[in-house]
Amino acid sequence: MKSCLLLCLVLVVGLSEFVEGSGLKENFYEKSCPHAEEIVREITWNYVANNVTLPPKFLRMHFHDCFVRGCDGSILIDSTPNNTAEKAAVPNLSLAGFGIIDDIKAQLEEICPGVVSCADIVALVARDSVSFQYKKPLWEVPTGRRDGTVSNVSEVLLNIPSPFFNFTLLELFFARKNLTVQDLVVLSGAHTIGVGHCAFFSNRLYNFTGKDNPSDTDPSLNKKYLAFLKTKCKSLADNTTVVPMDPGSSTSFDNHYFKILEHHEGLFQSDAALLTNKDSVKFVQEMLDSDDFFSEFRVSIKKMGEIGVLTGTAGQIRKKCNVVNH
Ligand code: HEM
Ligand SMILES: *[C@@H]1O[C@H](CO)[C@@H](O)[C@H](O)[C@H]1NC(C)=O
Ligand SMILES: *[C@@H]1O[C@H](CO)[C@@H](O)[C@H](O)[C@H]1NC(C)=O
Ligand SMILES: *[C@@H]1O[C@H](CO)[C@@H](O)[C@H](O)[C@H]1NC(C)=O
Ligand SMILES: *[C@@H]1O[C@H](CO)[C@@H](O)[C@H](O)[C@H]1NC(C)=O
Ligand SMILES: *[C@@H]1O[C@H](CO)[C@@H](O)[C@H](O)[C@H]1NC(C)=O
Ligand SMILES: *[C@@H]1O[C@H](CO)[C@@H](O)[C@H](O)[C@H]1NC(C)=O
Ligand SMILES: *[C@@H]1O[C@H](CO)[C@@H](O)[C@H](O)[C@H]1NC(C)=O
Ligand SMILES: CC(=O)N[C@H]1CO[C@H](CO)[C@@H](O)[C@@H]1O
Repeated sequence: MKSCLLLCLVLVVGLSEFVEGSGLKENFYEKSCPHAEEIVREITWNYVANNVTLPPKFLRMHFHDCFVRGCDGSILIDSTPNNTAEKAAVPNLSLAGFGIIDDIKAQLEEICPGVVSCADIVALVARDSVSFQYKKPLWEVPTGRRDGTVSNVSEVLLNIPSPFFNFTLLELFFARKNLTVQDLVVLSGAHTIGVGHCAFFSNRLYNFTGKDNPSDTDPSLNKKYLAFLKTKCKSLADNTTVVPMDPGSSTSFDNHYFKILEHHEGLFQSDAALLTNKDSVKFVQEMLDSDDFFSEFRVSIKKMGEIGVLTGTAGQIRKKCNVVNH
């Protein structure tokens, strides 16, 4: 008995090491739904194999989920007659892939009903979709998040940084999530994949100081690139055209974003702002080393995935990701 006490103590201490400070742990569903993570990866890879626009959608979905009320799947909830949800906010206009999350959830409900949270699915799909290119996971996703029950459109603009932000505001919005300037720079590297709508940057081409004429341009933008962007976004009214955020490499998850950034080809003012602060410039330069980028991204996105998570008995496990359980 005594030896068991000691052994058990050792075991408990040993096991508890796998639980991270956030309350999440590696392979949380190992016992409750052993194949959950494989299933998520398989379905995700099947979709992504036919559609290169999906990884950026899912990476951004994860970011928007985590920055509003923590990573609790609240981004997935539909509006109801009584409630206008996060989805309806302007920054979400171009989010996509919700149907795929619902498909994955439906398949998981068939084998382990009520077990796997939508919040974890979002975090896993972000990782798996981006990693498809390399056929191996680019970062760890500890699991055990539970789902929130609130999704409120008014909270989005208070928490999601705007592409028109200067460095001060970017730093502030990240600090509110306990993320540092280094995290800000490293995570902005997510803009190495995907596209942006003209409306989010065309003020830099036509109306930078409010004069509204073609010579009212952002002096910090590379002149050649500016001329190119004007051929894509022909006026301030264009709200449909999209432009790759990392020209020349926008479907490859790599550190190329930091190279174009240094050439003053960052698409948004918020990208360009990373060159306006001494500390952040230092991190931008570090990210020009590919190995550093991958290893730092792994650290920062894991931190992002732990923001405000619900664990233990908090929240719920939604039956369907787009509606709160009754
Ligand atoms: C630093 C503050 C950030 C700002 C101001 C910002 C802003 C934006 C904007 C305005 C778009 C374009 C959306 C569109 O036109 O459809 C965009 C796209 C994107 N953002 Fe960010 N973002 C930031 C940080 C992040 C972070 C931290 C991530 C993920 C870790 C991320 C991932 C993405 C991705 C992958 C896209 C491409 C989406 C697509 O192709 O549809 N962003 N971002
Ligand atoms: C690819 O995904 C996008 C969403 O990013 C969707 O609008 C489009 O219909 C998909 N294309 C195909 C061929 O499935
Ligand atoms: C909306 O609120 C009303 C009154 O509080 C309630 O009777 C109704 O069931 C709610 N509808 C939904 C879809 O939640
Ligand atoms: C939504 O959030 C806003 C801003 O925090 C708050 O004023 C409002 O009461 C919230 N609405 C609901 C339905 O919780
Ligand atoms: C950043 O933008 C905010 C809001 O527009 C402004 O109050 C602040 O002065 C700006 N900071 C700098 C350093 O330009
Ligand atoms: C940031 O850290 C503080 C102190 O540890 C904690 O109380 C707070 O909940 C954290 N905020 C977020 C958004 O995670
Ligand atoms: C140009 O910028 C000014 C100042 O920011 C703004 O008031 C105006 O609405 C903008 N013009 C257009 C056409 O968007
Ligand atoms: C885009 O612009 C058109 C024409 O100005 C307008 O009818 C439409 O509502 C706009 N769409 C969005 C999403 O702002
Ligand atoms: C107001 C609005 O158009 N909101 C959209 C937000 O994103 C979701 C998912 O793409 C759309 O269904 C909403 O219409």
